[in-house]
Parts: sequence; C-alpha cells; structure tokens
Amino acid sequence: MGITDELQQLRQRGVEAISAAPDLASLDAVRVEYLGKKGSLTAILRGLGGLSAEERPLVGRVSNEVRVALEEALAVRQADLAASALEARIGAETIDVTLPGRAHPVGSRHLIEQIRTEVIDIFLGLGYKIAEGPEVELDYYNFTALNTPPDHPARSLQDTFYVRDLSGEQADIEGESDVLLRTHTSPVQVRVMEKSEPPIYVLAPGKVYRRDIADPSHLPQFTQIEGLVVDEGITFGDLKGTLDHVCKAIFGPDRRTRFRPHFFPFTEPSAEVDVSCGICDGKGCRFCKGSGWLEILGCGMVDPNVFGYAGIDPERYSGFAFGMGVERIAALKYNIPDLRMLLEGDMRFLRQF
Ligand code: 2NL
Repeated sequence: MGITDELQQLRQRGVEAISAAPDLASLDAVRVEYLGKKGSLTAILRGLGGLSAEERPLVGRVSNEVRVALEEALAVRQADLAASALEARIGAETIDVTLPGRAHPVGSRHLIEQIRTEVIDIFLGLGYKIAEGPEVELDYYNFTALNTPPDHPARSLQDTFYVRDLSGEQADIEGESDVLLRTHTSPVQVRVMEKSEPPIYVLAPGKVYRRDIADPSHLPQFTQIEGLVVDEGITFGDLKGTLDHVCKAIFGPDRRTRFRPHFFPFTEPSAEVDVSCGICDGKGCRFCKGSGWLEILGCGMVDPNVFGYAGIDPERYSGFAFGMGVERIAALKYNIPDLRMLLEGDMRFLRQF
C-alpha cells in the first residue's frame, strides 16, 4: 500500500474516531492521537524528508489535506459537544420559580411558658414589677429569713436538694450544706425587701426544685409564681380581692373562689385558695373529686418575723404574699391528668395547646 493510501485510511479512521468521541475529554485524546507531537499524522509528516524528490510534493499535499480535514472535523465535533454540554447544564440547573416553596413547620410556645406569660401579664396590669434571683440559693434566704426553723421538715434531706462543694477542704458533711436548690421563689422576694423600701408590689416567677418522685401530681422541678405586696394598711381584704381578680382572669369571669385556713411558716394568717370547678360549676363531679372546688394556690399575710429578717418595720407596714404552681394551673385549666405529660415533649400532646 502506497503512502497516500495510508494517509487516506488515517483520515478515515480519524474522522470516525472524532465523530464517535462522546465528550470533550475523549475528543481531545483523539486530537492528541492523530495531530499531537507523537501523533500518527505527525509521524508521517516527519518522515517526508526520507522520500524521493518526486514523491515529496504529492505526499506533502495529501498530508496537509488530511491535517486540515481532521482539524475541521475536530472543530465541528468540539462545537457540537460544547453545545450539548451547555444544554445539559442549563437543563440541570433550571429553577422553576413557579414551584410552591417548601413549608417550614411553625412552632409554638410550650403550654407552661404560655401560662407563665399570661399570669405575668395579669400582674403587670395591676402594677406589679417582675423580679428574678438565683436558683442555687443560700439556706438563709430559702428558709431562715422565711421564719422556717432548722428543725422544720421542709429542711430535711428528704425534701430539699442540698448542693455540696466537693473540692476537698470545704466539702460539707451531708445535710449541713448552707447551699441548696431553692424550693420556692420566696428568696427572690426576701432579697427585694432587703434592698428596697415599701411600697413593694412584686412578682417572682421561676423554676424551683423539690426532692419529690415524679407522679401525676408532683414534679421534682416545677415553675412557681410567687407574689408579694408590702405597703401601709394592707389587709386580708386586699389579698382576697387581688387573688379573686387573678383567678377570674386566669380561668374565666364565671369562676368563684374560696379561702380555706391553712398554715405556712412565713404567713399568719395563711390560707389555701380554691376555684370553683369548671366542669360541674361547683356541684361536684369526678374532676373535682365531688367537692366542687379545685385548689390552686397558697397565700397569707406576711409574718412580722419575716419583715424583721428583711429589715422592714412591721409596726408601719403590713403585706400579703402568695404562691402558685404553673404546671398545676395548666393541668386544672386543660384537664391534664398527669403533670409529667408537660415535661415529656410528646408533640401529639403539646400540639393541642
Ligand atoms: C404554695 C404557697 C406561698 C408565700 C408562698 C411568701 C413570700 C414571702 C413572704 C411570705 Cl417573701 N410569704 N410566699 C406565702 C404563702 C404561700 O406559696 O402553695 N406555693 C406553691
């Protein structure tokens, strides 16, 4: 076979390889194979010098035609592949702006938080200030200053979480620590009384801790809201009027309240407040265990001894105080049978509120 036939065959193979190249990378490999420094056509052109003077012009011309033909075929294929690559990219990247957006799930505030805010707002409406304080408290503020003597059962290891310093030297003997997790938010109010002059109208919402085993009506940690009023001429009538208003604001205007005598170390006299049952309106049913009433808070007139600890003159001032459990109010308002359901985070339950 003559060298020009060889060149024509090379041209044919090259053109076929070019049109068969599936992408730009393989196309470039074909270009290198034929036209590169070590390519087949280049090899033939290099050999031109060894040909006779008669053969050289013909072979030279044909080689050049083959080179031009391959270069043209490469250019055409390259444009084709580039166009379809662009088309594929455009197709893949197309954004349909008419598609509906992805819906974000809308959250809501937890029931405990809703009621906490609701009660705070009722008292803000009465002109009270909100106060906060430490959850890790001194025994003095949690018990002593609240007229609760060292032998009171609430102080026992059974009822209170004591915080022990475990860093060696200062490690307390169990039960003798003077640092604890507050069992009520009263210490916040003691601190308010220490550093301010009456009139005091203050509300202290916050987390409190008691060494209870969780059951349908007890939680070892719960949210308490306490309130304290200290002013000249405050009477038990002010206490009754205030708490009756608050109960109606929380549960609805048709509910009634009653005050039952009780005992707290920090108030005298003391009372527990019941609200009429919302299921039977006081007639007695399963929800109120037949009594027609639901217990919702404790209260009383501040004991003069408590004023003494806080540096307030009990001859000039009198006051009332009260405390309620937010989880308990939530349970009463929404007929929740077990306080633990409020802490479990089960969305099927929480979504209802
Ligand atoms: C309840 C009862 C109560 C108080 C809390 C109080 C605070 C000061 C002085 C006097 Cl600084 N008293 N707080 C008084 C009576 C009852 O809470 O059942 N809480 C869940």
